[in-house]
Parts: sequence; structure tokens; C-alpha cells
Amino acid sequence: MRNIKYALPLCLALLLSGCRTGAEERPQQPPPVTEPPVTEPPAPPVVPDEPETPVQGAAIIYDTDFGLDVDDVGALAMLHVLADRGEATLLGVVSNVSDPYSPAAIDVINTYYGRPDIPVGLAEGGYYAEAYPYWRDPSPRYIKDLAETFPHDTSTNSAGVPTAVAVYREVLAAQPDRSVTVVSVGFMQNMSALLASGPDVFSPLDGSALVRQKVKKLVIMGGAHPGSSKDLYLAGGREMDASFAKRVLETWPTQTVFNTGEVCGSVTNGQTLAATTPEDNPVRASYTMFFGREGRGRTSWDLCSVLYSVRGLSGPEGRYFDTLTDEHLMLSREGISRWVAPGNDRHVRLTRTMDRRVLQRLLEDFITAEPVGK
Ligand SMILES: [Ca+2]
Repeated sequence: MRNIKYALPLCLALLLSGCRTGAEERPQQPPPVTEPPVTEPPAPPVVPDEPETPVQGAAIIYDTDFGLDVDDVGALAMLHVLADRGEATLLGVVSNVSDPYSPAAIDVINTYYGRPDIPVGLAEGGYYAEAYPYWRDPSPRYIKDLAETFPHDTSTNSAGVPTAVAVYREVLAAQPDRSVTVVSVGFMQNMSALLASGPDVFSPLDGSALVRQKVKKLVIMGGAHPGSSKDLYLAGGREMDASFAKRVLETWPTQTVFNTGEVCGSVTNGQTLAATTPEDNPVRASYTMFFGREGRGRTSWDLCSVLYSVRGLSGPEGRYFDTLTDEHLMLSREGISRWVAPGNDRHVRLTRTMDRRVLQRLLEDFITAEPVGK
């Protein structure tokens, strides 16, 4: 359109030589080599403003004890389905078990849902190095089977995988301020190490300042109301080291929402995977390997954390949760937790308002949905 302003002067200048507008007469001779009559510099190449993967919906980092229980798999599947629907963006996944099969198994799920390049990090320190269900013998170790059976490109040698802290710092540094939701569904040594981290190539900020600047909210699956002396994640697992959770509870600088064990303790998921999804679905395979047979469901602790983290208290199906802020969670060095009044402006506790069976159907619909494009 900009060339129009040159059309009239050009016509006037060329009047005597018979300027004509439009296509009223076709030339009898083959036209000369056509060059634009008005010379303008070529447009510079378009440089997109957006990052490579624009964030849609809730921006999520998922911190999981992937391998200890199987609801972590269902919750990761749910994040992918929410991402398929434009409701969430999975920025990174970090494992808080040190088992080297854990990142590879996470990448199996990411690959199945068409997101094979999501950064995956692994906990340091040797904690929980044998990621098997803590109440069982080590035999049903589904993450090893997943990594050895399904497509992925993540090393099963921990030396070839970035640390969880590195993934946290790189992902957070690249995001807008106060935009990221951290979903913690396992142990807390990654978040503790992040808080204690110093400046690096990704950010000049120390860990605490980086979290304060970039994180909107932390959602923790763990604890019980009114308290517990044996909560796995607060007490520090088999190592019984509560110092990681204690640091997070006392110094994490953003609002922290607790999905305590009883909120979704009666809500199951996964029982219809074998009947409704194909055999090459690794979510289905995880549940089958975990239980040793098909058709069994698992408690939806981690899935409820994902639902709240992405959708908040309510969604198209109605109201899922309410919140209470009149107490805060205290943790002793021995790992004994207790909710005590008054509130402290940071700790929020979820309660469930949706009927158990309605919520169960909703979660099952998520984890049995096939990936977009499959
Ligand atoms: Ca978990």
C-alpha cells in the first residue's frame, strides 16, 4: 500500500510518455524484466518477539519423586493433556529421587505426549537412590522398565543429566517475573538446594532471590491436618532428614499451598487405563507394572495438586477446592509436623469441595485422553 503515494507523481512525470493505470492495455511485446518501479530497501528479516515456546496457561515446573509411587505418572500425563488443551505449559520436570532411571522414565512420558525436549533434571546427593515403592520390596521398579521399553533420548547415567537445580535456575531465569507455579509432589531437597544456590551462568541472583522474583506460587503435596509424625515428604523419607522440608517451609519466599494427604486420599485414578488406552501407552504400562496387573487405581494425591496448580479452585465442572489460611505448618527437626494458628500470610491449606466420584471421573478423563496428534 505504501507504493500508492508514489503512483500519482510518477504518472505526472511520465505523462508525455503515455502512463496508463491498471491493466487496460496489455503490452504487445514481452514485458521487460520487471523491477519494482519504486526502490525501497528490502524488509529486514522478521525477528519474533516471543520465546521459542510461548507460554500458554499456567507455567509449571513439576518436581516429582518419579518412581516411588505411580500417581506421579498420572499427574505428569494430566499436565500434558492440560497442555494439549492450552491450559498449561510444562516448562521443566525435576526428579527428587536420585535414581538415574527416573529422568529417562519422565522423558518416556514427555515423548509419548509429543514434548520430547522438555528439560528434565535429577536430584543430587544420593538420597532415595533406589526409587522403589517405599512400602515394598524393590521388585516393581517401573521406571527402569519404562526407560528400557519405551522411546526416549535421556541418559540412564546420571552423569549425562543436568541437576535439578540447574534446570530450575535455567527455566526460572527465562520466565517473566512472578509467573511460574512450582508443583512439588515428592521430597523437597531440590527446592531446598535451589534456595541455597548461588549466582551462575543462568542468573546473577541467588536461589532465594530468583524464586522470589520468578515464582508465583508453590503447591506442595504433603503433610496432614492437623499434623503428622510420619509424613514421608516432611519427615524426609527413609533417611529421616527433615532439614530439606524445614528449609522450604520456613524460607520459601512465595505463597505456598498445601494439598495435604487427606484432601484427595479417597479419590482414585488409573483404574480404567487398561480398558480405554492402547497397549503402547506408557501411562497404562506404568500402572500395570506398579500393581503387577491391570485395572487397579491409585490414590490421586499428585493429580489433585496438578488440577489445583493449573485451574485453581474451580473449573468448568464446578468447584474443586476451598482454602483455609487461619493456620501455618510447623515442622520440627525430627520431622513432626503440626498446623498451628495463626496464619502467616504464606501457608494456605486446601480442602476438597467436589464430590469424590465426580472428581474421580474428571481425573480419569484426563489421564486416559490420547495425546493430540496421535
Ligand atoms: Ca509423588
